Amino acid sequence: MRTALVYHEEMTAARLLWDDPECEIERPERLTAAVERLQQGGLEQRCLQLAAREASEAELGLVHRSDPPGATHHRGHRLGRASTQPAPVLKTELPTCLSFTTGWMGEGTVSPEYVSLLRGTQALSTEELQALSGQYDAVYFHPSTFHCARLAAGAALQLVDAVLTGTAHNGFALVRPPGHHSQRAAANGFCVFNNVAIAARYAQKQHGVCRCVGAAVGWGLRRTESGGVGCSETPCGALLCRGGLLAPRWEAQPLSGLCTPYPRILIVDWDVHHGQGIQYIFEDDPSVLYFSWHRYEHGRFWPYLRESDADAVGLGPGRGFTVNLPWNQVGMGNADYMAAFLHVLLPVAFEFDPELVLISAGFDSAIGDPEGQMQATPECFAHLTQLLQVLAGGRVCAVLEVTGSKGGSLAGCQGAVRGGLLYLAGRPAWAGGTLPRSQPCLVVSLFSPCSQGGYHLESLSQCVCMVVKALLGDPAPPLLGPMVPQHSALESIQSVWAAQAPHWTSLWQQGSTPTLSLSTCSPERRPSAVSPGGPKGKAAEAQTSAVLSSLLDQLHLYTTPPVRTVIALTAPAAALVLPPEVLHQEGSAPPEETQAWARLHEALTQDTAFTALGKVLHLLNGILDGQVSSGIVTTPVAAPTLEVVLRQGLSHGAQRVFCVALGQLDRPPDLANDGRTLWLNIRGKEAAALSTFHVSVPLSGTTGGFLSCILALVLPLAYGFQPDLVLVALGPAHGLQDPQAALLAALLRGPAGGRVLVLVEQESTCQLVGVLARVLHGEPPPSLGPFSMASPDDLQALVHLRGQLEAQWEMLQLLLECHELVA
Ligand code: Q9C
Ligand code: ZN
Repeated sequence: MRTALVYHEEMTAARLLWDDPECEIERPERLTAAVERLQQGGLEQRCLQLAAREASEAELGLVHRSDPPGATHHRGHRLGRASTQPAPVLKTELPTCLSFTTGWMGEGTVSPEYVSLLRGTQALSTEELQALSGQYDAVYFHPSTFHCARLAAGAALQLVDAVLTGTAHNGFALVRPPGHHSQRAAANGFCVFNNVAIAARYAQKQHGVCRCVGAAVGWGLRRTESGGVGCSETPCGALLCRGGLLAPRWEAQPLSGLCTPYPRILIVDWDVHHGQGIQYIFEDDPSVLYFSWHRYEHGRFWPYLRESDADAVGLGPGRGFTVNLPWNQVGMGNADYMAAFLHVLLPVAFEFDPELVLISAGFDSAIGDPEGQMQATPECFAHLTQLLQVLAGGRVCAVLEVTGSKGGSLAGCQGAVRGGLLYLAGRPAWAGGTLPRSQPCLVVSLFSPCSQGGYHLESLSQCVCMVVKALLGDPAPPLLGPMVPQHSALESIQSVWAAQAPHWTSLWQQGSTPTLSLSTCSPERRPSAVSPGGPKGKAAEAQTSAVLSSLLDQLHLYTTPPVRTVIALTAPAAALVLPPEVLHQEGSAPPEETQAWARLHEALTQDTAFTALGKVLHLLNGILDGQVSSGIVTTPVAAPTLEVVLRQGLSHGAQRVFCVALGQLDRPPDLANDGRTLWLNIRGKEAAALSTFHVSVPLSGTTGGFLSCILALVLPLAYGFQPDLVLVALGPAHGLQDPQAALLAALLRGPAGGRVLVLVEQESTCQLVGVLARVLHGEPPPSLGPFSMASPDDLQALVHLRGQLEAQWEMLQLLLECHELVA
């Protein structure tokens, strides 16, 4: 894994020169604290370190240029509060395509106004800087602001260069000032130049290649066949239109060979504020999909914009390419963020099929930030990063937005402390940010003196480290605390479906059949007290101590093992190409131990089966001892071997094991149904929840169906179960294509902190074993190929299963009010 880290010390130069409580949050220490923490953790040294360069004025002009004729000009629809900005100008829809073409990059001129205005700030006095700052909302200027802001944008461009030339696989740009609120000709919310937007345009212009759009053609046809979606709204229609090759109105005819001039870019803005600047810049552009979640509170949170709501989906050809997820309550935590990714962002992102992912990585959405007041713990950001790495061949560029906050005193972090912040020996372990909100406070604060006053910076640098570790391919520590989305989060998610379903077939599944009546889900409903790992809640009184002790257990379990991936083969495989860090395991368990287990099943006593059993037991012990994260074993007899591994795992330290059995592998009949094993079988025709802990799903023949199964069923179950070991067994007639198996394995690294053991039947190909080893090691899975829509049978199976399981598995729950979505 090659991860680029772009930074320049000079970005710490800008600071607030006068008294302004609103702006004092954005301070140099945000950056220095993160960098120091990366150094201390040995992470900086593992990265390809690049010194940021300044963006040229022409590069800034990719975004900050004078408005092209005909383009909409707006400064937002303020809600609720008096605006310090000019009166809002109403948005009008662009004349489809035409103004989009004129608005396309490179055709405007470099803004003489905004960039040169900024250039001029270098020579201003403090009084003049303060006066100019007052013209914008939540902005301050310093004589070094122009230089810093050019470095910040330049850092993002260097990162894109590194990733798109293959010098690095992914990377992180640590920058100040942030960018996502900045607009064509306006600074806003501490942001001067829109770093991520400039990077997106630059990537398209500098690295764009002419590509065939077979997938996009399929897109349009699919929508037409499915009926009801206006042809001119199809993404491919828009793309083709933009290329000027075809009329905007889609006609269902083969179009292979047509080209789209610009690569598709996904921007994921996980900052707690709406990146309205990015939204405005790409609102009519179908080649850039902008996703943002943000604290909204029905418009009562800054920047108080009408267009931050879920029904702002983009304009003209860009309709459906803006995805807003407004949080209407504070306190969103790991389960809510995960639900948003699984149920909204990822389905849409897979359908969009980006070639590059840019993250607007603000950490004011993490626990402890007094602005955001959210509860997601730093590990959550490692999981989000890991999930995004399965897109775009892993080409993920994170660009820092704002990172929490004052860094002044502990006073501001009450919410976090209430959430169960746990400090051990002066080293913070983030624990239980999602503790049930109705429970009495759990405050375990063994604060070391040095953590006093550094709390927020601690939070942000922890988050930065988590993301960099995930980019490097390290397994993400598991998410702790109950995985129960808030009702308000589900309402928000539902409002996004309602707005986006016309634009994305991958969201149709969500609304196929109402399975949960609103009455069972009243707005007063709070997350129930659920102990980690079990769908059934424990008694409330036992909760606090149970959570604490399980957190302590898990802290012990989750130090990163020295060995990331091991492969144990029973026969040499010359054709196997693996990263050098993947270890070939020579050792086996002691013969007596192997012998004892082999008695369980006749087939295990045979030659190769016995050898394989010894190897898998050895590997399992390595995983349970914390020496190894993950591994692959080949065996001639997957079924009995799986049973042994499961039993040995349960009796030697694993509390909960998630077993994903592919193909003809039956659940051992005498396995205790005690909630410690969740058995999921993917094969055959039937969809059945035989019990809460025994689920069977058919393998879909379509990409869309397969993805829905993984995102809407497998991962919610896995994250809800919170296993400490995942077993994946590819048995007889598993039917998975290599990229499907790879995607599944890659995504299953998340729920158990990277502890995944894969069993493959010996006749599997070297390619399959190789690709599985690479994804377990942290490499991105290969593409699934062109998106194809889930079949009605796929959807019915999922809806049926959800109906059976969602009462017990809260990560599956969705609020459905979807009669209008059903064709
Ligand atoms: N009284 C970023 O996170 N706060 N910017 C306004 C109104 C401005 C945040 C409060 C927050 C700007 C990049
Ligand atoms: Zn923010």
